[in-house]
This record gives sequence, C-alpha cells and structure tokens, in this order.
Amino acid sequence: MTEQTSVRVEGHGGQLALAALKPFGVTELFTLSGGHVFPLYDAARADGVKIIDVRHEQSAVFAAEAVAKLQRRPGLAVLTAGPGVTNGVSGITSAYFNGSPVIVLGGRAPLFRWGAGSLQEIDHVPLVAPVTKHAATVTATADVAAAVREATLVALRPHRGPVFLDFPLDVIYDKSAADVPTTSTVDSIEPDPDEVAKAAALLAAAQRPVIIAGSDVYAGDAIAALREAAEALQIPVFTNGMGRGSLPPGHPLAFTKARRAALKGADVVAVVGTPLDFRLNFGDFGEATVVHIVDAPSQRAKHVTPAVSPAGDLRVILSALADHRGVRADHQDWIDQLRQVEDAARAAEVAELEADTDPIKPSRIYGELRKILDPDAVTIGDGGDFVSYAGRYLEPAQPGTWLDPGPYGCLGTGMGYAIGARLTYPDRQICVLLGDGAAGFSLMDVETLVRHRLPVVMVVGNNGIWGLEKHPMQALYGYDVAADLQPGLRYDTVVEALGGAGETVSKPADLAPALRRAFDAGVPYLVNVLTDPADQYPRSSSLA
Ligand SMILES: Cc1ncc(C[n+]2csc(CCOP(=O)(O)OP(=O)(O)O)c2C)c(N)n1
Ligand SMILES: [Mg+2]
Repeated sequence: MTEQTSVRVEGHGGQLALAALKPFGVTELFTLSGGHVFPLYDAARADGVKIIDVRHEQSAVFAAEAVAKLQRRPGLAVLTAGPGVTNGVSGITSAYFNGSPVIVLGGRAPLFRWGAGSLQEIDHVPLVAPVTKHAATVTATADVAAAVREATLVALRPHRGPVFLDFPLDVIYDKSAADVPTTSTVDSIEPDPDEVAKAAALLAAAQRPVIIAGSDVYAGDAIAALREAAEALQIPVFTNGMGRGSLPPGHPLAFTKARRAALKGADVVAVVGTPLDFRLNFGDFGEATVVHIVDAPSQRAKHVTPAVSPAGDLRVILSALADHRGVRADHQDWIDQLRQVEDAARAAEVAELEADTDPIKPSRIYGELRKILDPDAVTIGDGGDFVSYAGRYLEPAQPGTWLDPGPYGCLGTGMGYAIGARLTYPDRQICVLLGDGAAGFSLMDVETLVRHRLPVVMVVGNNGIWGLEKHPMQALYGYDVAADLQPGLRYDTVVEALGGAGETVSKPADLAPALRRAFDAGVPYLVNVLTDPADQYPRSSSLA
C-alpha cells in the first residue's frame, strides 16, 4: 500500500491556504481584523486553528516570529490589505534579519477592479520584497494552496526567513479545489566536505581557538552537534541570540564574560550560525584567522574574507568537526587562562547585582531576577540600556529561551514576543524586560494578553528617559533633545486598566517580593521599577 501524500481540498481561498500550512504544524494565526482576510478566519474557525487577535499588526508579526523562533516551525500572521500590511513591515523586517520562518498572508483590494481606487488598495509586493525571501500576489483561487506551500518551504529552507503572499479579495473569497500535499520535508544543504575538513583542521591545530555560536545553531537544531564539536576539540564557546545557553552554565567550555579577552587573544575564531556584523566587530578579530560557518551560501560575509566558510546543514558541519581525526593541539592552558578572566569578571559583578542604592540601579533588578527565574524561563528583551544589562547579567541556562530583537534592533517586540512565548510554553515563566520608552510601542497589547488569558511578567526599567539615546547625545552635543519621558510614570496602572495587575517599586528591598508576586499572579503583571536616570550602560561607542 502506498502512503497517501496529499489530500483533496475543496473550498474558498482561505481554506486552501490553511490546508497547505497544516502539515507544517501551524496551529494558530495572529491577526487584527479586516474584511479582506475573513476567509482565512473562516477556515481557521472550521479547522481549530487558534485565532489570536491583537491591537496592532506589528504585534501580530512579532508574535508569529516568536513562535517561529521558539518552535522552529512557521509562525503565521494574517494582515489585512493596505495599512494592515504596512503596519507589519517592521516585524517582517526583524524576521528577515533574524532568519525567522514567518509566513505573512495579506489581504488585497479586488483584482477585477485593480487600479480603480478601491479601499486600502496598494501593491504590497514591492514594499515587502526587499525584506522577505519571497513576495507575490496569488491571482487565481486554484493556485492558492500550491503558492502557500511553496512559500512555506522557501521560508523554512536555510537560510530561513519571512515570506509574503497577498490574495485579492475576489480570489480569496472564491472557491476552487486542489490536491494538497501532507508532507513537510525541507531540503537540506550539503556542505562542501573539503571546506569542512579545512575548518576542522584549522580549529584543531589552533593554539587559542574560540567558537562563537548564534541563533542559527538553535534554528538548525544543531545544539547537540555544537556541544560535541566543542568537547571533542576542547574549544571555549561564547554565544549570542537564540544560541545563548547552548552549553549549560557551569560547563567547562561555556564562557560569557571573557569574550573581549578571548577575541583579543585568539589565533582562530570560528563564528557559527550568526553574521559577522556589528555585534562581532564586523568579523575583524585582529590577527586571528576567521572561520565562518553558515547554514547557507547566502550567509557568507561579503565585507570580509574568512580563511574558510563552510555553508550548509550546521548539524553536518559541527558533527564533522567533532569527528576530526587529524592533528589536535592541547588547549588546556588557553581554557584555564580564559576561566580566570571569566571568574574575575563574575566576581567583579557581584557588587552591581547586589547594589543597595536609592534610586535603584538596573543591575540590582537582574540580581533579584537571577534568583527567581527558573532554568527554562523565557526572557524577552525590549529596550535600550535596560536590555543591554539583561544581556550582561542574565545567563540563559537552556538554548532557545532568550528572545532579543536581533540585529535590526527594533523596539516594540515586547508584547508580540510575549504572546508567542506564552502560547508556546503555557507553564513556563515568561518575563519581558522593557525599557520605559520601549514599553510605549506595545503596551496596549497587554489587552490581548488579558483577553486570551496569557499571563506574563513584565519588568519595566523606568528611568524616565530614552537612556540609550539621551546619554550619547549628551556626550556628543553637551545637551539632549527628544530624549525625555515622564518620570515615574505608572506603567503598572496602565496594565491594571487593561485588565492585568502590577505595582511600582522604588526601593531595592521591595524588588524580590514584588517579582515573586508577579510570577504568582496568574494574570499579566507589570513591575514598574523606578531606576536611576544617571545610570548608563558602559559601552565604548553606541553609534558604531
Ligand atoms: C522602533 C525604534 N525606534 C527607535 C529606536 C532607537 N532607540 C534605540 S534604543 C532607544 C532608547 C530606548 O529607551 P528605553 O526603552 O527607555 O530603554 P533605556 O535605554 O532607557 O534603558 C531608542 C529610542 C529603535 N531602536 N527602534
Ligand atoms: Mg528608559
């Protein structure tokens, strides 16, 4: 008996679209209502696909992105024609920068009178084409399922990223039939074995090697292979993005604080699954030989020429490093040297984490959170300096638990990411770290969290300013403009008004009990911490 690999689906465009997504495990869609996309809602309602309706399309796309990042499967946002789509563009762009497989299905003014001036009529495709892997209009109902399936496979194929399709109103409301495949296999890219062997030989023979592993290691399900490679070759590992926590804290090769010393002293740096961008000094590590391991040829850096850059399935490449049988240098002295730096830096931070000052230092908030957060808690950073501190002081214990906005640096991810995280993990702690400025972008979507019974904890580092802008502007000009917010604003009562709860904290001793109440609350709960506006995150230059 041959296995059935497709099903016959008859129905309107919405039914055909969702049927195509079903094999990929899409169980929910994020949206804000619009008549242009009603058939997608109709299909979701009939098929048991959860509809999470938000208060701004940007949150819908960020929520879909969180699902995509955390669950390594497509996240779906449905945006109505015109302003619905344009409001989603920052979210789509973030997903593009992050390599997240987000599927955006848009409404579109009717095809039969295109150009006559229908409500919300605009051609979205050229607007989103530069920030998607694929963007197109589906012009016939019979093509809907095939177009959605092909777009989804494009989104999932490394290097992953968002795709966009829009459906003219007459096309999506009309009916047709299609054979819809039930398979979900995604082609993988085989790396060039010679390049892999060269990378392995360089790393194994190095005296002072370092690995930096990023989000694609998690996205490519290559965490175990990373650990095997590091252990086999005895190489210290640093991480960023979703790669944070790849090696558990306490692992002899896991490092966070000694990065500067490591990159300064290294003779070979292998960057795996993350671009050689501003976060990594644009791939310039002084004298060190650079190995850039990427999940697809498109991800090879164009602004620098690494010694070798294997491209393909990261599990295959990292397993090959683990299996390397050639010359291997001993790295124990190097590991010991970095461990000393790491331990000293950690000891130096204790005073910051325990700072008993009035007003509260942001570092103290993290000192308290470190004691309260479970190892599998998901933490989400949305803000400036306050989130830089989170990156420094919170150490995710498991990979895939840290959601930052990524290299596009878009403020406003907070509530969207929180929605996606809570849906993914109904029972874990979900903690959103918000600058007070950042909070303004998405706080209205606490209403969505309340309506859909998605409790999360929000902690606002409320310094009354756009800190990451105010301090540099002062340094540059000796004055600042457009950098002040209302001091002491009660973001907690905003959340109360929206149906959640919260409190304001101004003394260090009150932090721990407030945070405990927040995690026990069972409703969206905001701890509004009044922090010191004079405090600034120490960085060499914030305009790099
Ligand atoms: C959408 C968007 N607008 C503006 C910026 C520029 N920006 C980066 S950090 C920052 C300040 C953030 O302030 P806040 O959230 O209060 O955090 P703080 O630095 O005060 O801790 C701004 C305005 C941005 N990154 N994204
Ligand atoms: Mg602020």
